[in-house]
Amino acid sequence: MLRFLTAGESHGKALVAIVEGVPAGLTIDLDAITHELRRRQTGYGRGRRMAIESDRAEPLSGIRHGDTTGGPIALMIPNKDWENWQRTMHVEADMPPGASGADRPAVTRPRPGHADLAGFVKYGHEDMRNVLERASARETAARVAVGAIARQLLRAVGTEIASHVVSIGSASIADALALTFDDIRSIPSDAALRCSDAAVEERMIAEIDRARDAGDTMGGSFEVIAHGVPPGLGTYVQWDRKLDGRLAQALMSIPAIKAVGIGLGPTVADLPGSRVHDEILPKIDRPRDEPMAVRRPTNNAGGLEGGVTNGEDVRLTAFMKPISTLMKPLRSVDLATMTESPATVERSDVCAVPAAAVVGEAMVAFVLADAVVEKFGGDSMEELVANWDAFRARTSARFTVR
Ligand code: EPS
Repeated sequence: MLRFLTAGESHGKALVAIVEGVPAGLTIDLDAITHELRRRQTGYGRGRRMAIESDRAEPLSGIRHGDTTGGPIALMIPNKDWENWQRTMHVEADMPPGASGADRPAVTRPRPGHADLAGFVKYGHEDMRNVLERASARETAARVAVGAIARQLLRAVGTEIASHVVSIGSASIADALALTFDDIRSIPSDAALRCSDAAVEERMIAEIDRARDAGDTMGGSFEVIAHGVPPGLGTYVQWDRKLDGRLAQALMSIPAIKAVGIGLGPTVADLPGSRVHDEILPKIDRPRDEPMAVRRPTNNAGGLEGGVTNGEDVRLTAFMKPISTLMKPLRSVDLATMTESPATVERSDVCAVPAAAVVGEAMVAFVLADAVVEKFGGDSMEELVANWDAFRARTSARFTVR
């Protein structure tokens, strides 16, 4: 089993992640982790914080001479902004000598949509900074670092992951399922919003500009696609082992995600079965050792049937609400005086859908890597790959006429 925990506050000293269960002998490319962290920092609509940070994960354990040892991998991502926040966020009971940055007043006006009010009630904090610092999406940097390791594990079984922005506000691409994995992967990495259609991207940018000018924020949707996924991951035999449910939970856990669709998503409710289900056809001229030797002319199921991968691309769409920090704040209550008062304004982003898509890739990578370890097992990558090879050969042989 793979599992991970994160720790850290948005303006604390650092974010930390511990990931456990990675087999021994996986060669870790540290630059690839940095690359993923940088991708999360980009996208049109992000705020000034991203100009301060240049995220980099420092591995503290579990990797030796470039390879995993099988022990827990600890990663630390320092917050450069910490030096501007020490007087507000110090750990010690008393202000430590030499602390830098401003000593900010308590946050007492909860932002509608943020965890501020719920966290105030739940944990009994007077200063809602104790809530928002941990509820902040800054934490997702740690998830991206963990996901970068999961991606490296997945590469051993031939799985790759990409994402693209499907919509921002009312600007949307027409038919995301018509795009192939290669279409998505060939979107230039420096594209403003990582949208597959330049004309739609311009309309998305206009939506973000309009929101910024109005002191408002924008949400949207993104799709994550995993290609080359082994068939047979997950299972239908028990509710909590169904891979569709596990993937949806992982995406829903990303801050601001309010819905997840698989394949066709909510559209399945509008169409008859004949237009939803993906027919099964014989496949001629298949490569040797292909473990799913039939052809599916469509992939409305998004690569999952019965909560099990079926060898098609796994396709998931996540729907993100607009960011809850508005520069033109909504009405709220000052909990110090119990009077109506505009919500707190913190420095924030106008739109972070492209960043959330990178986090979505990381979460999907993690869940798929966990499912691969579960299916093919092994304490070392050598064992895992040998089991995968044997499964491929055995399953492929079953698709021949007996
Ligand atoms: C950040 C995500 C957002 C940013 C944050 C960095 O977090 P939140 O969920 O709290 O809105 O606002 O940046 C700041 C808190 C800041 O000081 O600018 C991220 O993804 O790194």
